[in-house]
Amino acid sequence: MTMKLSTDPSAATLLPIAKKEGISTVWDRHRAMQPQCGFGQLGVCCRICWKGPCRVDPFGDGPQRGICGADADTIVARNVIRMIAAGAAGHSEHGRHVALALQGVAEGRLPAYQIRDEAKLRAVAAKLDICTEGQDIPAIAAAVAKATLEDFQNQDHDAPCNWIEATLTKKRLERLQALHVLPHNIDAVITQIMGRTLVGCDADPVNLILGGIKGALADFNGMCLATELSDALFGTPSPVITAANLGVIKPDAVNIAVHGHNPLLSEVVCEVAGQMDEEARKAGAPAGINIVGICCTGNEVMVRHGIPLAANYLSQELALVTGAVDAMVVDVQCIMPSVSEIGACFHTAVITTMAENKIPGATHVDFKEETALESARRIVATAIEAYKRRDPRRVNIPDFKQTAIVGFGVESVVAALATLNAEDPLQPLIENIANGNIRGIALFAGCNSTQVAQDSSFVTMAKKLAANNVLMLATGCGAGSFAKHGLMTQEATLEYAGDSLKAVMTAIGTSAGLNGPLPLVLHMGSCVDNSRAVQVAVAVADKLGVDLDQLPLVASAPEAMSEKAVAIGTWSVALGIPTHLGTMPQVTGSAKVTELLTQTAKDLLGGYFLVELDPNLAADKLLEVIEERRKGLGI
Ligand code: NFS
Ligand code: SF4
Repeated sequence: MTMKLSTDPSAATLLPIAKKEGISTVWDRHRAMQPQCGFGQLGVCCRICWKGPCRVDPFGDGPQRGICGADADTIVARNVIRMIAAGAAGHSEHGRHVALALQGVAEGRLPAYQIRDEAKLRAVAAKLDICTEGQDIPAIAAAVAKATLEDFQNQDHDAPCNWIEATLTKKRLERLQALHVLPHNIDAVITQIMGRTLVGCDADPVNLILGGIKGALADFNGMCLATELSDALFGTPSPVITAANLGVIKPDAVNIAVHGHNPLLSEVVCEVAGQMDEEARKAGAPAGINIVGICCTGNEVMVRHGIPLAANYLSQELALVTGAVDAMVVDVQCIMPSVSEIGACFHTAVITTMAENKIPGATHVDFKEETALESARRIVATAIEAYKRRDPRRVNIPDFKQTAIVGFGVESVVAALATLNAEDPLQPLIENIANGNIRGIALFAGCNSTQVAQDSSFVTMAKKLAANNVLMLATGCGAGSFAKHGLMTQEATLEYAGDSLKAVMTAIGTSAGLNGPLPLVLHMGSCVDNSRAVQVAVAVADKLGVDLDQLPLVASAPEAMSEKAVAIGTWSVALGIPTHLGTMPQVTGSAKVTELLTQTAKDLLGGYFLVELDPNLAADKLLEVIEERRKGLGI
């Protein structure tokens, strides 16, 4: 019997077409890779030096130490914290990029960008304790950029990064400080992980994992600043009705898929596409230009502008198999290198844009903020040219799309609640948690993985938690799953929410002018926007005078795969949140590291990893955790 590859209906339509065309997809390559290496799965394979590779025999018959003498605990701990460092590097590079753009805007060097949300910029300045009195917007932007860039430069080990200090509860900061895991400088912390994991350095698994936790908190810091500064530059999300799944691709338009992560590129492409619509029509596309999103940059433009989402991670190749994507424009992260080859099977221009992220076979259009408009025009013109080569006989757009109400940042959640209680917007939420109408809050985050039938664990868990009156937030490819499967609709709330949750969602949605309930799962944005969920949690904790590890709050990455997800999961644990993983983390070759992350962390931090591959059981376990937390609070 073959395992189901994806529960996305588009996959069922397009996989046979890929097969007929001789195109191999991520699922074909997954099958060809079986059986996967057991040592790697357990995390006990070390390739840190050229005496290796070494692997420790988990069953005890073979070698128990690598050639240098490192045992399984050391090897596993080094491997996993290097993954955290990579994840933190990705998010923080993204954040640095946005911070430098903000600085450029402040100095008037970047004509393609402006501060679209001045109120947000002021709010950020206030949060960072920057005095704005009598200052104009460019001056405030410059000060915010400076304070942010300090988080990449500060050399004083005792002075934590500005953003993390401004973001967490006081109790949490003290707890992290006591463990010496508060980052002082994102770059330094990442470098330190690489340095301490060289051959012949840190061999103590506990010490290594603590270093990894610090790296994960640096990741959190990078995500917070990326989210908030992007809001200042591009606007803070507010609820918008849009659509998701491959049916958002239009047969009679020039379709441009924006794929990757950083809104600095996708925002300008969207803007320029609007200006070049007429050219597309002249080229024979009656519907003009249609931008669709893939992965997290898709989430960014979705929550800010209602741009429809075509695909999450695992179906990025299928977007190309529709034969109707004229250009796929990519920047950084989560872009399968296979896309250039598949694009070449069709007429599709796959366009890379970042000097440090190229793909053989793709067209490269160098994108710099200084000349963003010119580059974006070249990109859109390339898409229009490609459209002229499209073969209509090879177009197969699946007839699947779902409505999605998205765009729930902290501000819009608070605004919706304020329609019930203008003076004290959080009160209605807290009241409903306290009286049990809402049992707890779950944040769904993270990727798709070929280890799980695409989207299935997200959807199964969400339906069960909804029935048990858990309020759900989502980001990243998790949010993509829910949007594609129709769980970001009012109908889903009516169908799946338990009675008390339904009543609360209806009360809030109706008073906020949505003419019905809030959608079942609230889309908060991309992966870096997990920071938004933390902000909501911190506000609730502060109001109750408790810390994050006391709240009936859980996180779940049921289909995690990326090193970024490893970093996010680890900071989630460090913030005190029980964090579910639905794929097997590559650490189980070390009993010590496994125990640290799933048990000892609970005592040290309040949060811990909970690994459960079965989504039904995982939902049950999270419900138990929520009830345990409620008991702790006496509610
Ligand atoms: Ni997050 Fe976004 Fe998706 Fe996973 Fe990749 S796109 S940053 S890493 S796969 S959720
Ligand atoms: Fe082997 Fe040690 Fe080198 Fe790792 S660092 S490859 S365990 S000799």
